[in-house]
Amino acid sequence: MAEFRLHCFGESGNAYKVALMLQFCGLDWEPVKIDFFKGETRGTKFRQDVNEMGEAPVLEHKGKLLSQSGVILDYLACLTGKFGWANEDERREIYRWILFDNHKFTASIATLRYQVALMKQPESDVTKFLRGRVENAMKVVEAHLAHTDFIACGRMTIADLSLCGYLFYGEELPFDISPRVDAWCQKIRALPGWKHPYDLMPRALV
Ligand SMILES: N[C@@H](CCC(=O)N[C@@H](CS)C(=O)NCC(=O)O)C(=O)O
Repeated sequence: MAEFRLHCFGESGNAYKVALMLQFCGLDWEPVKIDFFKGETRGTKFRQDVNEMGEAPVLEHKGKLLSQSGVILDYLACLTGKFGWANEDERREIYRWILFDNHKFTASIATLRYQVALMKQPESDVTKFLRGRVENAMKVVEAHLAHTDFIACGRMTIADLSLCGYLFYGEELPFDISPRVDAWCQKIRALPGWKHPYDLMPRALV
């Protein structure tokens, strides 16, 4: 058995954030597929045994079960000394962006993609609302990247790993990625060890 086990599924950009961190850090890990589209995360067993919040990803390591991608990224950064902070100001700057990502950026992108690309829902007031949220959050990141190569601390950190989680799904994204955000994604894609989400985690929707 691998040292790290990531409960995940390929379509989950939240899980991809962690998979990519494990991959970039060269850690010994394996994916444990969650049958998300058959309702596994909503079942009693998953909530009792894996994550009471009923969400992917969950990282299993040395008897610990960690959930929330931001917390898992923190755990791995502290454990490996990679993609983390050098001082308290940097730590706060990284968390400022991880919190923004969880609340505004990933939250809107993931929900819109789920509705439109995965569930094939027609456009509605809900998708219109989500499109507005995606657009606004994208503008914030686009403006920020005008004066920095990476999201925080001028180098690749777990803040980048959090924000980029959904941006490599190509045609599944029902919106355009703005130019500087796209250029930043290409920088991440060029890092040694980068892999597409479907090459790191098993798909649940077949
Ligand atoms: N803030 C959480 C979000 C996790 C999340 O929303 N995961 C989705 C899959 S990508 C999920 O499991 N959703 C289950 C549900 O909403 O029922 C994180 O960063 O880990």
